[in-house]
Amino acid sequence: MMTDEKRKEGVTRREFLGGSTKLATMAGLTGVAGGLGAGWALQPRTAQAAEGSASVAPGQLDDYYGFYSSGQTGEVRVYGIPSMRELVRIPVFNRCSATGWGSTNESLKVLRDGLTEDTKAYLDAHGESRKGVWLNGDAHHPHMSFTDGTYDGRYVFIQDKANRRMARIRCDVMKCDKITEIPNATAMHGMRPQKSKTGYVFVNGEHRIPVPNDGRDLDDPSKYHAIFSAVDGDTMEVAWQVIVDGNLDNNDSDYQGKYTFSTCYNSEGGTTLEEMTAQEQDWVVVFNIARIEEAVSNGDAEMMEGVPVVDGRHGSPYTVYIPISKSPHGINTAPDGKYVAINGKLSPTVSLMDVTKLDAIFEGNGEPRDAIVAEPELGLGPLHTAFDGRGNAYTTVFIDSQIVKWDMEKAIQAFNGEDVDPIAQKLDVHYQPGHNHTSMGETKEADGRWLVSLNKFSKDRFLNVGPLKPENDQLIDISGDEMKLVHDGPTFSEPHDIIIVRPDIVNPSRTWTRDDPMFADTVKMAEADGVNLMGANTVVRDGNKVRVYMFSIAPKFSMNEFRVKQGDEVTVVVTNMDSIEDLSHGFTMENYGVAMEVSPQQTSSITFVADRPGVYWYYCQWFCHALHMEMRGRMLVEPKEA
Ligand code: K7E
Ligand code: CUA
Repeated sequence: MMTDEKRKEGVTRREFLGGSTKLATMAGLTGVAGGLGAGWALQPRTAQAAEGSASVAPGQLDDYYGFYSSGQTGEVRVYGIPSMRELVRIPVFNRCSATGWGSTNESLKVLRDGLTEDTKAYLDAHGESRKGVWLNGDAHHPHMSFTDGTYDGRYVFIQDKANRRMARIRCDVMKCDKITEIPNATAMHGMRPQKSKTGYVFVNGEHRIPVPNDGRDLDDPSKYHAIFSAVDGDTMEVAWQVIVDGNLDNNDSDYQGKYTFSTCYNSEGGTTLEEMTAQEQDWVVVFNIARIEEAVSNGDAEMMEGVPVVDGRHGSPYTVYIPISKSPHGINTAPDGKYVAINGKLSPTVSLMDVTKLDAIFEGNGEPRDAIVAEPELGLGPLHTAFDGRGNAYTTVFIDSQIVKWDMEKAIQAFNGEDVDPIAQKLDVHYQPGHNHTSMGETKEADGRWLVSLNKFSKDRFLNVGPLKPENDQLIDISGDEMKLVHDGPTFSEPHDIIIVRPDIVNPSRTWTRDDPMFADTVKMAEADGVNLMGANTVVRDGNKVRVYMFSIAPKFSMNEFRVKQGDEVTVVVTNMDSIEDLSHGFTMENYGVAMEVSPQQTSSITFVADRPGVYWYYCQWFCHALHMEMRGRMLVEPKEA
């Protein structure tokens, strides 16, 4: 039933949306930007209304943001939970045709600035078509910055396993603003921010390589290393690194700011599958943050590629190695701030670590295994564990295709010899789950309402789309005693992980602001040319470099045509002077591979060489107005004199 309030909100929004076209038309005809900046006021459903129901009616907003990774697609996706509706995609390590990520000058700066000199030189020599940047990535683990044990809505971080990078997304505009290549290490895999305060973002270099990797020791894997990195979340610079034994897989941190920990497989140091899985035991390596910081500030670290590196292999004061049965994978800190679940993968067990026992172990009182306080057997292939804040853990078991709900206190009692069964329920999922995640589940504000299981295979669950099938992300209601499967959600390759965040924490901007750092360089370039971007309609020639400054107000570009000479290097700068929410424009130059997004109050720029003579239409590719098709102009390229 619709309440009066809801009805009023609906009408307000409808009028608002209808009005935007009218206003925009007027603005376009008179040259005055529309001044409506205020948003509509639809509210998320109340917790009460949502209890046990995944249905979000048309016009209703979701209760949570879901930030999904996308694996080898290289982007981050934002979903509404519980509707599982995809809301937006944030290109990061990929190229995006819609927004121009990977083509615009603003995005190329983000993609290039944080690369090592070595990689830049390689890309410049061999990556012409890529404009000196990588255009693929493998993004597994999206995690938000924390303050005091919960999300703070500033940033989402994401790693790239393919080209050893870390990226940061600004949550106010939902765009990537920094990418850093991690030197010395390779294959950035497990990644999580510090929970007490981010702070550091810790990232695991999974594969072992010679350091430096310059052609030495090719045939001597005993000299290869895996390296753990602490990246400063504010500067996105690598603060320090630690050399470890084994292959670093996943990681997580405590709530106290003292320790961070990574699962390791391949304690054997092998290079083939058989060698890597020979032994029964691998380990979790625990890093003592204060001791490492002290070593770095005392100058006890070796500088490698400009980064202080300490040796944290067996026997070092910086690390403790806790033996865990073979090839542990996911590691997840519970919202209670005390327990950490270490998922067995090739062992059917999850080992529960008590972080309060770590101080004594580092001081030499007791054995590393003393930190393990429970080890329930859950099923075949435990990969990742999530929490509801009520003492229950939810573990994905890959081979059994199930989520296992278990009680942590009961698991401890059973470990101590009591006759209790910690397993509360096993729920079939479809099929082969990797990560799962609960609403606010990796924070101290875990609220135990929803669980999303990211299943690697969908098999028969959807219409057949050929050999490459979607994955299946299933929504599970965990608010009651029993888990209930309520929704199947197909996704394209390959979300590994997700975080589920309350919307009051995220609260993004509705339009850009003119002083945004994302296009500050472009504003500076315009200033140097004596151009005010708001109202720009100017072509500046500087030798064979031509800078074209225009603005857009629906349904027009300020410039109907511009003229260049064949071979000119052309930079087009478009400023969207519309300030009405949702009134994005685009700029596409046909037959030049040029396209970019220009959202309200944004400036975007793109550079290309106009080496094909003739008439080339540029047009707005974002449907913005009834006269959208007419929103275009001509680039006239004069042929070179013979
Ligand atoms: Cu299990 Cu890369 Cu997080 Cu995938 S990792 S599932
Ligand atoms: Cu502007 Cu379409």
